[in-house]
Amino acid sequence: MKNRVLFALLCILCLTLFAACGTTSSASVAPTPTQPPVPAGYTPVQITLQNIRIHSSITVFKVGVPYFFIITNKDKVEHEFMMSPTGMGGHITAYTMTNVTFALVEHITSGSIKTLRYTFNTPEPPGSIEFACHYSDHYAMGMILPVVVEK
Ligand SMILES: [Cu+2]
Repeated sequence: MKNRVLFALLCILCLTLFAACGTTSSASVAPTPTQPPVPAGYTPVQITLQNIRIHSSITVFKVGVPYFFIITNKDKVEHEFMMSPTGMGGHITAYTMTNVTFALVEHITSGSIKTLRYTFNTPEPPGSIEFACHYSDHYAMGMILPVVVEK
């Protein structure tokens, strides 16, 4: 009889500890943002902004293919995602922003996901187009990814 009571007490203690652990771990881990659904007819491109770097699941694109960019910011600072001709670092003006930039997604806050639908119209040979972030000194720190667009 005494053993049964002890066993029951042990069980209650274990359950309490387990519940406490579960609560602690779920509270300390930031929720992962949900991946948005890819629209029909689009090719998904995973862009990850992490450690002041840009990673892309595709770096060789095709003209005329509708791409769905899923941009995830895993850094603690805000970023932007800009497609532009190479070597624009530090020389972004209102003119280049509106006339030269291919596409721009701004204010991608820490831990968030933003999306972009984009289709390249002309081939871009190596060294002519890049993905970059121009916030603060991120470009100078290496937040640049050269890409290619083929026919
Ligand atoms: Cu940045």
